[in-house]
Amino acid sequence: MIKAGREESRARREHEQTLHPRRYTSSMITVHHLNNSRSQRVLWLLEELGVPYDVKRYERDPKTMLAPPALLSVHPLGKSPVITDGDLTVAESGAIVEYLIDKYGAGRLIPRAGTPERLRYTYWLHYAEGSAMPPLLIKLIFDRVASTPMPWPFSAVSRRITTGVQSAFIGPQLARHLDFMESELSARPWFAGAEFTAADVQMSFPLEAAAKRAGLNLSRPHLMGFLGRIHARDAYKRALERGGAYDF
Ligand SMILES: N[C@@H](CCC(=O)N[C@@H](CS)C(=O)NCC(=O)O)C(=O)O
Repeated sequence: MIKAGREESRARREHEQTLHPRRYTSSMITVHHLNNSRSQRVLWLLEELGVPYDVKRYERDPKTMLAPPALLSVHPLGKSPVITDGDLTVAESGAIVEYLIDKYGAGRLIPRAGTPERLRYTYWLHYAEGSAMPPLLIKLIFDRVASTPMPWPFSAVSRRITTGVQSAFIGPQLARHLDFMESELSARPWFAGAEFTAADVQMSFPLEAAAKRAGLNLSRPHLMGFLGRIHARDAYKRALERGGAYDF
């Protein structure tokens, strides 16, 4: 009977661990931080909130740029960011932002519920990863394919495909997104409204990536102004010191 009970709780624990991969006992937040990655945003948010945290560093493979297998022991997808907070493991940057704002924000960096600002906050929080990042990622992949050396005639075929997709799909999609964001920021200083919020933290990565590799420049002055203002924030600078090299 006792054995059956133990068996049952072991099975339940294993099932739980499949759903919620790892349970940690430390009560300090640990940010599992991959160099040059989205997890820089999490460090920055924690600095804005003044919440203490540890950083556990992981280095990308310099050839593939993938995360090291060690991250798989934190979460089954092996991606960053992922945080552990006591017993909890939270992955996916938008979910991490929501978790940190709920638990540690005490009403800071989030507009009041029921306001137009709050709806814009929610929109941009999701838009960053759901809509802005996919075309940037597709561009990155096609740029890599285009620059991979290969013998003729494969090189000619590959060039034709990559150039075609870039000009017919990726370029126009990116321009549409950048124009949209530019027009939104011409109406208000921050993505949710007059105040800086965690949605601006979440939106920083697609804009930094766009400035680095998708042609975002001073022809879109409101977006460049946004980048200038976030880079000047003390919390942003402190997060860079904690996170190390960040090439954006
Ligand atoms: N939508 C996810 C994306 C996570 C993601 O792809 N992270 C990248 C870093 S920017 C990563 O871990 N790349 C390494 C890999 O895929 O091995 C999030 O926002 O958390």
